[in-house]
Amino acid sequence: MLSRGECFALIIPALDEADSIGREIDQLPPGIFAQIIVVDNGSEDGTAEVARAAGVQVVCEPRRGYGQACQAGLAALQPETTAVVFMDADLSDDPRDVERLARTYAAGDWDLVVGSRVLGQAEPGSLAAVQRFGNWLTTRLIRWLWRVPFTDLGPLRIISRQALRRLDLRDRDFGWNVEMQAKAARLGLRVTEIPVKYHRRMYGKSKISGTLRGSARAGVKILWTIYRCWRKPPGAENAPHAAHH
Ligand SMILES: Nc1nc2c(ncn2[C@@H]2O[C@H](COP(=O)(O)OP(=O)(O)OP(=O)(O)O)[C@@H](O)[C@H]2O)c(=O)[nH]1
Ligand SMILES: [Mg+2]
Repeated sequence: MLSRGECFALIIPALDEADSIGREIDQLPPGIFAQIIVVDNGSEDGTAEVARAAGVQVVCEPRRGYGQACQAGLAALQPETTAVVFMDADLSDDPRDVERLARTYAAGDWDLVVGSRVLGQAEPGSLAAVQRFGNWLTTRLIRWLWRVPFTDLGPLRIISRQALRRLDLRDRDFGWNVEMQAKAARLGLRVTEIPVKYHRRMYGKSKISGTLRGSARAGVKILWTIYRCWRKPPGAENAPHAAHH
């Protein structure tokens, strides 16, 4: 592994990404992950078979939702895992950024490192205008409410397992990323960003930002999630019902 005492896992939530997932797995840097999990969220295009053929572990989660799938991935982690990388399945995140993300995490004393497409390069057409605006607004709100200067809600990120336990993430769909960042900011966890690349979707169908319905639902969900994090009293995460992964 990258550093002594660290054991990294990768979780890729996927819904109908059979044309991307195999290529994505092939492009991952070797020697970083002790466990690679593709969570198949009820795909009908053979995503699970392609991922299995690429040699990674496949977890099937029939209940739909990005957060639901991430949660199913967490439930399948090996006990020795110390940190988890999350990445989209559509080859929009650049597998070549994964190593730098993991190294940044391992070199510092971070709880959460987010890959920022705003600090890095988003290929023309990879981020819709509504998505750019949504990211800008949300990160402004987080900065204003908790004084943490995130620039993006990008899907590529690494978080310590300990932080995941403390955050006790509840969202089961598109609020997953923002809930992670808002709660981390609120709790004063050690967070940073690195610049990453972001590519246009080359294969398969868009489920979120490429459709009006998806964008509207995600936008409302994101703002609602911020509001809930702001309203909830600090320390509520550590209530006895907190889930243990
Ligand atoms: N597990 C799971 N994954 C999902 C779901 N919806 C989307 N995804 C995955 O989440 C990621 C983001 O969805 P996309 O459709 O790429 O959304 P987007 O990046 O806003 O849109 P594009 O610009 O078209 O890529 C992809 O890896 C999808 O496979 C879902 O309901 N469950
Ligand atoms: Mg995408």
